Amino acid sequence: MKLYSYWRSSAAYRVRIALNLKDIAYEVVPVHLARGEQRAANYLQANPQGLVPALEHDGRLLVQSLAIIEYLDSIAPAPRMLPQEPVARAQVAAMAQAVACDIHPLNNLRVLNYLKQEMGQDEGAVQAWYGHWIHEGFRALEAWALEHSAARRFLHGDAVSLADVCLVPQVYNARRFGFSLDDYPTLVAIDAHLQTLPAVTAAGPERQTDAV
Ligand SMILES: N[C@@H](CCC(=O)N[C@@H](CS)C(=O)NCC(=O)O)C(=O)O
Repeated sequence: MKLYSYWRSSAAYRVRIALNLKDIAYEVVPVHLARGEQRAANYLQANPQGLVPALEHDGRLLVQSLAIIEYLDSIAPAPRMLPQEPVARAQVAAMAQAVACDIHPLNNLRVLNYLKQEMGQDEGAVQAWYGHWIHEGFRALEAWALEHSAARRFLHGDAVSLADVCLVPQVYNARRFGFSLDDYPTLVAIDAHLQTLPAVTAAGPERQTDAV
């Protein structure tokens, strides 16, 4: 398997964690987002969205981190990222989507750059935008964590899931932008536990070969 990845990409970070948890060997193909390599003609031809991650397997290119992780769950079920029990599955998917669909797309670098460059917003306004959407998302996630986490080790029950795989990169991202997590003690505790898992730490941005 080949993973088209960028060390600081939250979406690629999710897939790296899932691959490591499942102990699947993969080769990283760095796509340097800051240098615009995602918009190179050959990459766009393979992935018209011009985003990472993309996963090459058996001659096919799969895109969108959640779709890739669902695929990995089908071909290598252990440990399951989405539980089989229907209610648990819907709860895990909801927490993952709260991050991947409701926080990340609004706080992604290209959105922040668009606010600055095309919309003429200053640094303060962009920071306020970032903090607003983190707060909206993390407030709900903290409440769900209190409801669903068994022992403040994982977001749902007492097993790692897709929800955790989405949480870790979003917490990393919030810290990178200097956002206080004081209001989210359960999320911080769960992230701290997840950081004790070698599969998670090995997927960390600073551990990637393309980190600068
Ligand atoms: N929904 C997509 C999001 C992918 C995405 O936004 N990737 C970002 C990095 S985290 C990217 O490639 N950005 C390139 C750019 O903005 O030009 C997924 O989950 O895979």
